[in-house]
Amino acid sequence: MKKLVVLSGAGISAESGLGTFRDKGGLWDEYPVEEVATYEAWLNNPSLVLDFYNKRREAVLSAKPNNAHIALAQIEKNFDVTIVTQNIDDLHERAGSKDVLHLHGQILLGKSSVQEGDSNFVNVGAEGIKLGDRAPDGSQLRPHVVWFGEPVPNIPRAEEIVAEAEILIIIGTSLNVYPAANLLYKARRGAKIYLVDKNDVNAPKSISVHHVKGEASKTLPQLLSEISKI
Ligand code: BV8
Repeated sequence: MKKLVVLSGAGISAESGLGTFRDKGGLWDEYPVEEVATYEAWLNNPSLVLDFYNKRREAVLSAKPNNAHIALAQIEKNFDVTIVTQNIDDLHERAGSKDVLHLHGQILLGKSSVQEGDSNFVNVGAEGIKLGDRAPDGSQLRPHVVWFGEPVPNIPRAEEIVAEAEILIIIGTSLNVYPAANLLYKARRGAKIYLVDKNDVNAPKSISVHHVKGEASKTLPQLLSEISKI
């Protein structure tokens, strides 16, 4: 089966009710990113950061996968699919996608706040994380999320995956965040690249990208059934 790789961002989960980052009224309007999604913010005000992620975790737990997530799971019968996501929700997994790589962490997991790269993750549910909750190494538990200024350890694996793609579908990302945004350039020559976004996007001129404009839950199922016929 042909290798189909997806790079998804907050836009694919927008119709499940989860806020995006840079749309108007997005999360970063409410919380300036430097106050909640950096290691410095964690050191300065850990309870504000924990509140921010506890609120988002509750939203993730009450959200449901939408038709875009579901269509990607269903297309696994026609293609060898890998999802590379910038999202920290579990909607791809809950829709049934089997091979999902999270670049920026997973909000339903907690980890050590002192051992970088410690993969002794703890499941975190609706109870959230409070000051005083401990990771297995005894340090304060923190969300398993990559903050700005922190390294993105899954990038090398993501680059290998994108380089294998015969079809690359980029869904619901403003391509503003690096190094994730550079993955587009790792696609091999001859790969078909689609960019599904409800808004116009500033796709690079150097690469031919087919922009599919519209909301992902409506446009993606249609696109997937079309490429299944090729
Ligand atoms: C690192 C986890 C180095 C947290 C996130 C200047 C230039 C270049 C780079 C930098 C720079 N200054 C700093 C940097 C580096 C920085 C960066 O890229 N900053 C940006 C803002 C300029 N990057 C980092 O810090 C990264 N680390 O570089 O480390 C290093 C190396 C070694 C050692 C030490 C350090 C870490 C970046 C990761 C940050 N964490 N998330 C959390 O989620 O709370 S990023 C955050 O943004 C989310 O993960 C999110 O997914 C991601 C990207 O946003 P999008 O997903 O694209 O969402 P956005 O709202 O932007 O766009 C939504 C899109 O969907 C829109 O296009 C919209 O039109 C569309 N849409 C909306 N609704 C729909 C839709 N489309 C279809 N249907 C719909 N219904």
